Amino acid sequence: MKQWRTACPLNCYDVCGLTVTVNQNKIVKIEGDPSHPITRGKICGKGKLLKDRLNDSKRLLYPLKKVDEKFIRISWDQALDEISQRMLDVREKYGPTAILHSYDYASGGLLKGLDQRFFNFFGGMTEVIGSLCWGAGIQGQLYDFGDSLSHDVEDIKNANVILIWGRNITTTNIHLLPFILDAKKSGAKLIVIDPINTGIAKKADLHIKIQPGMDGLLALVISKIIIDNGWHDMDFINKYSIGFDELRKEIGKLDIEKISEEINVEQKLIYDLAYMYAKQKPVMTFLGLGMQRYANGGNSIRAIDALIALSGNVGISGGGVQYANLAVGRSFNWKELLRVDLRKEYRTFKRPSQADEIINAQNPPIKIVFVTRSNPITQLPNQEKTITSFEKIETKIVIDMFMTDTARLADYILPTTSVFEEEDIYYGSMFHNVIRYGPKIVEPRGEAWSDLKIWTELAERLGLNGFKKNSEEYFEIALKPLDKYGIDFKTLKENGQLRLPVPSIPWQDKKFSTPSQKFEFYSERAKKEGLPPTAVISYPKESLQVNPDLNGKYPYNLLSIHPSKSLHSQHHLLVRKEDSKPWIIISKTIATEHKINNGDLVQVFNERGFIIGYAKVEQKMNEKTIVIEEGWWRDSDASVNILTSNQLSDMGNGSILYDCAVMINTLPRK
Ligand SMILES: Nc1nc2c(c(=O)[nH]1)N[C@H]1C(S)=C(S)[C@@H](COP(=O)(O)OP(=O)(O)OC[C@H]3O[C@@H](n4cnc5c(=O)[nH]c(N)nc54)[C@H](O)[C@@H]3O)O[C@H]1N2
Ligand SMILES: Nc1nc2c(c(=O)[nH]1)N[C@H]1C(S)=C(S)[C@@H](COP(=O)(O)OP(=O)(O)OC[C@H]3O[C@@H](n4cnc5c(=O)[nH]c(N)nc54)[C@H](O)[C@@H]3O)O[C@H]1N2
Ligand code: SF4
Ligand SMILES: [Mo]
Repeated sequence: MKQWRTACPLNCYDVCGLTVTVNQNKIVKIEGDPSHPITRGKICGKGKLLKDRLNDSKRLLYPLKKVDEKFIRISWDQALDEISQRMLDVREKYGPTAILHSYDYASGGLLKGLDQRFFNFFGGMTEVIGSLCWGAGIQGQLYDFGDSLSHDVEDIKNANVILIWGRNITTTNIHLLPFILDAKKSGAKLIVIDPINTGIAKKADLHIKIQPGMDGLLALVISKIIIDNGWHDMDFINKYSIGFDELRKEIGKLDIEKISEEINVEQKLIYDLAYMYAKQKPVMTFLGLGMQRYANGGNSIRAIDALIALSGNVGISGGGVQYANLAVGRSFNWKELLRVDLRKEYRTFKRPSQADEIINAQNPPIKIVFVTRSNPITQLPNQEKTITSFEKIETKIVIDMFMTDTARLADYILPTTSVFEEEDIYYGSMFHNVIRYGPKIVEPRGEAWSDLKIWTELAERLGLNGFKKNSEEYFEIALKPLDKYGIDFKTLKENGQLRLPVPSIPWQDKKFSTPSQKFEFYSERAKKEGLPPTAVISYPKESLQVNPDLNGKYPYNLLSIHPSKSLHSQHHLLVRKEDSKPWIIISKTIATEHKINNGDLVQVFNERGFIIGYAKVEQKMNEKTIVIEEGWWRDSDASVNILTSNQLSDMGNGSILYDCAVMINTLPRK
């Protein structure tokens, strides 16, 4: 028996420290590593299932090629010879941008990002930009602060009030919970703003069941009450911000009574929130990502940032707005790792709307797609369109471990290793600043190769001189900028983990990274990019206010939230029985209106399609909301992205996955 320290690679806030026990080249146990300062020895079921994922009988172990609609096993030589020849032909005839690199961030491993390096050495590609995940909010924070940074988790103990604004902590960010509960025990108040009755809402002193997509309006009306009462922080506003008067003008237009009704928050509660933000400081606000997956999502984040700034909660211990922590990922030397300078031709498609862009692409059309670190058929919005677009591409190459909905469409499937079969450095940019080294612990199963080995072997065949380095060389390059803090690969490997030197209380010196170096209630950059320069009054695209006709037919808002037992689509095969269906959670009002009982088979639909699941009636949630977990594969009849729209959010090329009007009815039981 031997024990190893490593990290969970799943695309999750927490990036837990793991201890892995091995017996005769077989992993027998995965536990939390108590030495991790944030995750402290606890892990979730998804982390424990990494063992089963590695050993699963359905794991892809050999390169596959589709011949006459069937997959046959081929050798790595044949796969790489054929793929590299096809790449050369396409580059010769159409240029490198006829190849689409469609990827996401399924693994927190540093070396996983080198797929981009490969395509840069190749001379370019068409690449997806923007984000299904957090794009609109990131861009909003860039306008306001010039960056997106979070406080050290430990600073939560200095908060007087903790406000969880649309983050499903007990499912998506479980290691934040003990910090919140400790602070609560010491007297901090806990408020949750979320349309649904999440685990953290159940623990809160106050749960506000807001109408989805209306958070920006809530923030603006809270700000109005603060300003009307003269509670705003004039010292911060005068010395460290610009554009307050312009924002105040917009806020002046608000009719509190009307908005209170539209957003489903009583005026008394809006007043209480205003008092709390201004008079019970410091207030520490945690934003989730769900609330910005709307057509007005970036604007919502900007309105919340403005509220936190004008109430004097920015740059103070126990305060701040925690959305992302971009400083973590930026610590590495990506410039030298990726070598963007080598690209000769380059084109971008927006990640959420890539299906439209593939369908419409000319000069050149897309001839080859490489899918890595993602499962776009299941996870991209407007699934039918995604399928149509992929079917149009002559050569589809998917690198994965399982026969996903995307892999099924492929012409070549290249089997990749799982976390414990390769070495890497693991980090995340959503929460804490701890990075971990993960050694290779067991030999890869079958003929699975690490992503890096796949890119390296392909690069050899394509004659991409200079691409090849070994892992250690890459780690050394990556960590070079941290030399001055005494962080290098040797120390990381010896210690197993290190904390990156990122600010523990961002903006404490009130010097912002915006062009004006101030907090920008008014952003000239936003204006130049065709957007309103301040946060404004704005509604979701499929809302009653913007599209009453659509809303008449489809009066409910569908929230396709992240699954509790799976990381998106990744654990589908492991945790869901064949033929099983998800719960579709509906409010009591919807249940009564449509005579739906607990356990009824129901269909949720809109013009894009329908999905099927079992109804679960919930008393304490927003009454016009329906909730389902995303990530179910197509064989379940419940792959929710059949229903979602692939339009873009207001900024940052973000998705509008939750801006989704639907209707529901019951189905006869099979
Ligand atoms: N178990 C598990 N954990 C995960 C993941 C996973 O798939 N499974 N995925 C990881 C990834 S990639 C991400 S991006 C994060 C996401 O982490 P979160 O942001 O916590 O998760 P989401 O499911 O996107 O949505 C969070 C909450 O937003 C609420 N919400 C939706 N719309 C609105 C709104 O308009 N206003 C307000 N106030 N609330 C709203 C939902 O009801 C839900 O409770 O989770 C990470 N962690
Ligand atoms: N309706 C709806 N849709 C959503 C969301 C939502 O809330 N609602 N959330 C969105 C969000 S926040 C995100 S981040 C995206 C996530 O979108 P994806 O990243 O596409 O989702 P995953 O299901 O995690 O799929 C990752 C795939 O990569 C594979 N994989 C894992 N590790 C590796 C590796 O090391 N190398 C390679 N080559 N492959 C690997 C896995 O086996 C899996 O098939 O989904 C988005 N889609
Ligand atoms: S999925 Fe998240 S919480 Fe679970 S073990 Fe991995 S990093 Fe930790
Ligand atoms: Mo995400």
